[in-house]
Amino acid sequence: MEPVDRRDFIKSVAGAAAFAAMDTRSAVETGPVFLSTWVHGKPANERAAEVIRAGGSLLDAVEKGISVPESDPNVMSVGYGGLPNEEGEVELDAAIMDGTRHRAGAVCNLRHIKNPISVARLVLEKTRHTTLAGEGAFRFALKMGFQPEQLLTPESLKRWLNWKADPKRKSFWLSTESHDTIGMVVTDGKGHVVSGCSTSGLGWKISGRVGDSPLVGCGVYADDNIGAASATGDGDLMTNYCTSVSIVHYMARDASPQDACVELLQHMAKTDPKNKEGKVCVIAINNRGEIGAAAMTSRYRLKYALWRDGESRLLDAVALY
Ligand code: SD4
Repeated sequence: MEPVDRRDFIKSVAGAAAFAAMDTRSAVETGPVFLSTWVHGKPANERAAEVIRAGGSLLDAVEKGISVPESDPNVMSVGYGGLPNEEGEVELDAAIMDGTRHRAGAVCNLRHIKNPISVARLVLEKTRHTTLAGEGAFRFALKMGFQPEQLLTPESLKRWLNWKADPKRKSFWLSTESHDTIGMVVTDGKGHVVSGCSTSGLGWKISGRVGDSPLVGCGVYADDNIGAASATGDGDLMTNYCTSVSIVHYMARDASPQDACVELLQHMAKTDPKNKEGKVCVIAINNRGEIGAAAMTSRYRLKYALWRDGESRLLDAVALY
């Protein structure tokens, strides 16, 4: 597949016509499909499936699914037990986007609250804002009845103390560490899609740093007319490419979710060949339940979790370079 220049797309009448033609009527009933990043995506998908089975909404399913790795202290990249910033404070980012209303709720730099995805959901449901950050996000969470908690676990504290004690330590002033966010894209099988994302961000990040995960169009994007996408990896790189909205727009032009994921990565590689080494992984689903997943490099290969027809599986995404 040839990478497509976005300017050509915007100019393309055919592209505009395809976008207009893709409405919810083109969705077919498939049953729910849940697609999540990394190994911790599997229990997240399974929880989401339970929520749907019990009569919950797709937004409920994504919120409850993502809260599984958030609450698990052994997942050191999401929620409780996530690695802290360079000052030893855990700062969490999360977002959820509803493809029907075309609206999201998001929080960034949220401290002391274990389940930021649930706070993001309340930003969506209870306010007319989209994103709350830092101290304000924390105070909003308290108003909504969340209890402040210590999010450092003995293990994450030990990792931070070891990093601090290392005179040769690398920091985000210069370089990056590996990390695994949860991104989730789902459909109810009737044309409705939702995208969610939650992370503690990159370990040892500079305090106040916001990655791609809580940003609409970057970590999440969902539109029932087309589909949904999410991303995981180096948010400082991916934010510059608005990864999720780009993928959804590629799908709007009739690319399959898989081709749309690959197209985005090819675009990034074409823009700057150094991006071929980038930690960039993306997932996508369309409103017909077709899925896509891809990683930029085999050195940072995405494992993703797929739940479909009652079957829960872990799979390896294709890597481009
Ligand atoms: C961030 N994108 O904060 C997140 C980290 C991540 O897999 O996704 N890691 O940059």
